[in-house]
Amino acid sequence: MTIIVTGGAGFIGGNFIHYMLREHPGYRIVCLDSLTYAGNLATLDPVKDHPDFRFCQVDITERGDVYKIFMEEKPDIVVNFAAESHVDRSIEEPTVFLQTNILGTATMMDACRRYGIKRYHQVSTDEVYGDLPLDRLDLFFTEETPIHTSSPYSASKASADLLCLAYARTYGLPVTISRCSNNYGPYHFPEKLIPLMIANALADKKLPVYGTGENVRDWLYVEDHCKAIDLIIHKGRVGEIYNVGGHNEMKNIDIVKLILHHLGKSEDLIEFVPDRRGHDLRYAIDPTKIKTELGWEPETKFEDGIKKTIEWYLNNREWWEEIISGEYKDYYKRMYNAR
Ligand code: NAD
Ligand code: TDX
Repeated sequence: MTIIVTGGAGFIGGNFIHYMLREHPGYRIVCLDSLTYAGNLATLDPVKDHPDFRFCQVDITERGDVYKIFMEEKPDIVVNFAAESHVDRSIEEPTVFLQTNILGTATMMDACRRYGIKRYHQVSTDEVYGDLPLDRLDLFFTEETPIHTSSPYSASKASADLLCLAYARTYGLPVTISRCSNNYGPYHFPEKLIPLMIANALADKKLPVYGTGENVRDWLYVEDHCKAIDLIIHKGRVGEIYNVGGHNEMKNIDIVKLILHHLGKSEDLIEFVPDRRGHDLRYAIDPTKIKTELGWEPETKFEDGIKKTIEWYLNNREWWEEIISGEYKDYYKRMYNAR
């Protein structure tokens, strides 16, 4: 079994590669990643010398390069994680989100059509459903919830999902799609809420909370997401969408306070800053379909996962300190100093 994993030098793709090499001895994993600011080869250090692993620095929008890898590797399965993934950056400059998230997806699926594939899996997001109101805790996203996007990021991910369904129907491509809630865990880029707050707290810098901090996200430990994708690519039904989430909704402000508490830091570090434009209020996944059809259950409770995550950031300072020293510094200035 040969699996092409795109975006494997990023947060979830990297965790997925570690997971698959551990859980499926004998599988060949070929990672395609262009190494944008979010891609980090250090994330793949633990597997770089694994005999069943190959890394290729390839941009998924570069058709010729993608086709060459397909000719060489003849993959059975493609799992497409590669994306521009940060909502704030999409608000600042949408174009690259359209290129990678939409055209890159089309290029990967064209390669699958041309060279043949047993399964193409698209890693999507719950953000395609838009948001839910804060005062209707009875509402959840199901796979039937209409697409209703808020940011250029979520619109680009929704466009890619529609293309996947179109390729499935028009060309008979064996596609599956997963729409997961917010992930957290090791190797998470420190521009996203949880790792940003850990890094800032450790440096005694202000913790910038958007708006009032009342927005709700549904957090899932990254390994539980990896397990869900593993199940879907092996046992999921072709043409289907699977929501992935563990019913762990939390307000941003509560997460930030929890992190400060774990690190023994003062809540005085919290700074309320102007809100994100178009800020989604609440995400909440109904995971009934993946539970009943595939027997998926999240294994890591949030209390344990957040402790493990904080420990990981404490023990792997060189991984994230390297990241926040480069391009990130300029981004941080643009995003927060002018706020
Ligand atoms: P990330 O930003 O950490 O990693 C993205 C990776 O894709 C990086 O390694 C980057 O170098 C690579 N990449 C970007 N553009 C590329 C291109 N044109 N060609 C090849 N590689 C390219 O993202 P993440 O948080 O790991 O998210 C992975 C996927 O999961 C995305 O598709 C995202 O939409 C989806 N998702 C993320 C979350 C979350 O909470 N992080 C939740 C649900 C779904
Ligand atoms: O500095 C911050 N302050 C703050 O209050 C940052 C970076 C975020 N926030 C808020 C905005 C959100 O309500 O925290 C919440 C989480 O923000 P992000 O970590 O940027 O994640 P989100 O916008 O929810 O999107 C994430 O989940 C779905 C991923 O980044 C997406 O790739 C995924 O599809």
